[in-house]
Amino acid sequence: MAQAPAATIYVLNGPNLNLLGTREPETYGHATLADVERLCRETAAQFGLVADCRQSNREGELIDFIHEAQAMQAVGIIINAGAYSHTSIALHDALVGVKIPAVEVHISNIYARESFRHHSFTAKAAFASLCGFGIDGYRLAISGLAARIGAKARA
Ligand code: CA2
Repeated sequence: MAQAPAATIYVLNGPNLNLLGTREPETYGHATLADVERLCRETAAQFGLVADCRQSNREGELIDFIHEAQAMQAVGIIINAGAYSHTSIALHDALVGVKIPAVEVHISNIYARESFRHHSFTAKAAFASLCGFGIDGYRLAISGLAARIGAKARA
């Protein structure tokens, strides 16, 4: 019998996250962006979901990815907008506009860092926000998103 196509989640990483694993390991750990994306694909698969992973250093391209997620009928968004989290009303508006359940992730504990990192526009547009778990935050975020949308863990 033909199977329905797997539901897709978008995993969006913002500026400078392509540098993961190359510098500042004391803040961001040793894992690379490729490691993060593999973790996301593996975690999503455990819930019968497909993770479509994108990274951009450009605010407008991240907004385009959010619009694309809607066009592709994605069932969820995981977003680490990097420093744009703290500045971008446009990203906030894009997330609110598409009405796709979103979880914000930060690798570091933004509240234990400089005060300019304590506010997040993207957090306000997400149903949940995680920070300080290192890259494991992506796994936890996908697990929480799966629970929210009723995607069950596969045996
Ligand atoms: O903790 C996070 O995930 C952040 O979103 C990372 C952003 C930062 O601006 C946010 O306040 C918190 C920065 C990403 C930069 O990543 C680098 C990784 C390695 C080397 C240099 C930058």
